[in-house]
Amino acid sequence: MSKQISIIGAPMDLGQSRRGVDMGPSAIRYAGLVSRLEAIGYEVEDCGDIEISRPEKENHDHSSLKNLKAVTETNERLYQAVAEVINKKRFPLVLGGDHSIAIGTLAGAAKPYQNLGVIWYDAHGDLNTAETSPSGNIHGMPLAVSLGLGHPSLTSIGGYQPKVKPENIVIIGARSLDKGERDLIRKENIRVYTMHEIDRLGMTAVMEEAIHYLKDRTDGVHLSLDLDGLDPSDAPGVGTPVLGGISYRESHLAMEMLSEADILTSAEFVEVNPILDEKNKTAEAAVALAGSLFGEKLL
Ligand code: EXY
Ligand code: MN
Ligand code: MN
Ligand code: MN
Repeated sequence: MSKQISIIGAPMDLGQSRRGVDMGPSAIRYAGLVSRLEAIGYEVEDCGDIEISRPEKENHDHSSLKNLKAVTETNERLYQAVAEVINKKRFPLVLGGDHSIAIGTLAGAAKPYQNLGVIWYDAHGDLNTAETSPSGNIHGMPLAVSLGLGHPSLTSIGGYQPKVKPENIVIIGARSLDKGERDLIRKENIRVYTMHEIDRLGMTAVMEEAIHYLKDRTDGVHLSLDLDGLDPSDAPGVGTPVLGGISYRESHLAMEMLSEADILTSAEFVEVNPILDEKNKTAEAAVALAGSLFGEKLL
């Protein structure tokens, strides 16, 4: 892993409908991300926030792809910013903003690799398309888009597709999957560790399997960490909380094991919504987990 980290803020809230998640990058910065990473010995640059396009005037039909134009334009910019960081041989660390930003992050992160692995740490699969989505919110679609499934303006961001192959994905923490997502997971045989597997196997075994699986078949690995993967009692400040999640301590173990494995080439922390939070608890959890991810030791 590069000892040079470039932080990119993506204050996006157009991929879902609850206000506040656009302040996620500020909340994470306020929780001390830069100093935490510098204390572990990294050289950290904060590239600031990408520009978020303004949504078109409210259209009152039940759009199956809400704010499509603005989400597309914004993710094109994010793709450029991530690609630029990687070209400078630095490690891109993207701060959301809702999970629709993973479309742009993955477009930039996957470009140098033939087989980028993805660890999708999330209560959800984010594998919907306009046809299968129950909400029309694009933050429920980024992993499908990265597989090349969905609206062409989204799947073509970065000028290539797909970004990711189904066999190179590991989903960890799933406990809220729509029918269309379940069908896709079965059809493409995507590796998923739901909360059932995490409870039965334990996080150690899950991470050992996931890391071994990805080491065998990928040439880079992106971590997409949705704070709603954690239990809402540990991360209340998220827009789509789901009870029965991964504990704060299990999440630290997962990050510590990823750090030891040294397989990551990019990462993003998404869905922190300070308006829904208890003080800044969820942003502080994100910063603490980033510390473990980048090698902070307890002893
Ligand atoms: N599966 C539901 C939908 O597609 O609307 C909920 C998605 C929540 C997505 C959050 C970011 O993880
Ligand atoms: Mn998500
Ligand atoms: Mn989620
Ligand atoms: Mn093997």
